[in-house]
Amino acid sequence: SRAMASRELGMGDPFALAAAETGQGARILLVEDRPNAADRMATALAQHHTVTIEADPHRALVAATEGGFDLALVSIDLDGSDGLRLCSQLRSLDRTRDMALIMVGETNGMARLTRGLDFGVHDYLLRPVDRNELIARVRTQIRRRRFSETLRGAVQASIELAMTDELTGLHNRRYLDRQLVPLFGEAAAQSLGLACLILDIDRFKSINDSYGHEAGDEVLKAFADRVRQHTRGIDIVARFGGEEVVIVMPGATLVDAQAAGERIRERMESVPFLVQRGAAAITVTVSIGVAIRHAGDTSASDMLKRSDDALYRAKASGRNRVVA
Ligand code: GH3
Ligand code: MG
Ligand code: MG
Ligand code: MG
Repeated sequence: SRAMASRELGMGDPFALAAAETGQGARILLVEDRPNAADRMATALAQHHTVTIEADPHRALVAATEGGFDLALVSIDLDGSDGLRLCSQLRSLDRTRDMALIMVGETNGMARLTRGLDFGVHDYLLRPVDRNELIARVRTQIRRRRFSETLRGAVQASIELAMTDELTGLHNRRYLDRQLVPLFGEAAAQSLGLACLILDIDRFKSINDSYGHEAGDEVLKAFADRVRQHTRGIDIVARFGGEEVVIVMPGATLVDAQAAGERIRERMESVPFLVQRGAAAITVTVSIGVAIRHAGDTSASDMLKRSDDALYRAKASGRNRVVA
């Protein structure tokens, strides 16, 4: 939900969000088998957090993997078992490695506490645990963890933003260029099919001229949605230019790609777009150039060039057609 918050803020300031973070309201797993110590720590932490006490490390591991904890506080001198080993497991398991982790131990167990820090435990507390120190160190780790989550969300959001076309929500050309390099390499190395379609709306300028640029934008969005609906999950659909969309189909033959192009062409021609809140029904037709990877191609741009040539022929020969 924090990642969502920063996503909603888009490029908003993650540092401001992090500074507002109080480090309270966390869910804490306290792994401690000394009832008195467990009681004292839980009471101190319960003022600002929700605390679950678990005396047995195996049950603690199960609870932790079931999720929902922000932080685990682990006694590494548990009676007859190895709390340090539990810490190591918590750090290595996918489902628990993002939890903040604090060890509790004795001064004469310093070597083991240091070992814990070595494999990624974030902090430790010495017995007898001081109440205020406990509260402060827990708060610090909670804030650190939430800060890195916020940053991660903001980085993710800006990557998505940089790879997405704002108007249509399709991928943009930068994304396409990046994806094509490994796709082309893999197809060439394993002699797999790879096809490319360039779609260009016919006489789009006249739609802008007749209905206005805003209606044109609406059509473009609806066009993009429809193209996406008629492609597979593994296909890459990207806005290539103004009213041009590229579809890259991994594994596809020329016949597959032509058939996909024909389905889209037919659908455009036969179902108009309702725009301006239903006030206008606009039919667009689309011309499509199709090409597949050839054995002699040195890069994906050779294939793209052929599909662009085919598109040119589709336009020149009357539009509203698929040409390979
Ligand atoms: P054809 O492709 O059939 O040759 O004709 P066309 O009119 O579609 O081709 P042309 O390339 O001459 O013009 C494309 C038009 O698309 C020009 C431009 O105004 C319009 N266009 C490009 N991007 C956008 C956009 O984001 N929104 C709107 N509303 N129009 C756009
Ligand atoms: Mg054009
Ligand atoms: Mg056009
Ligand atoms: Mg064009």
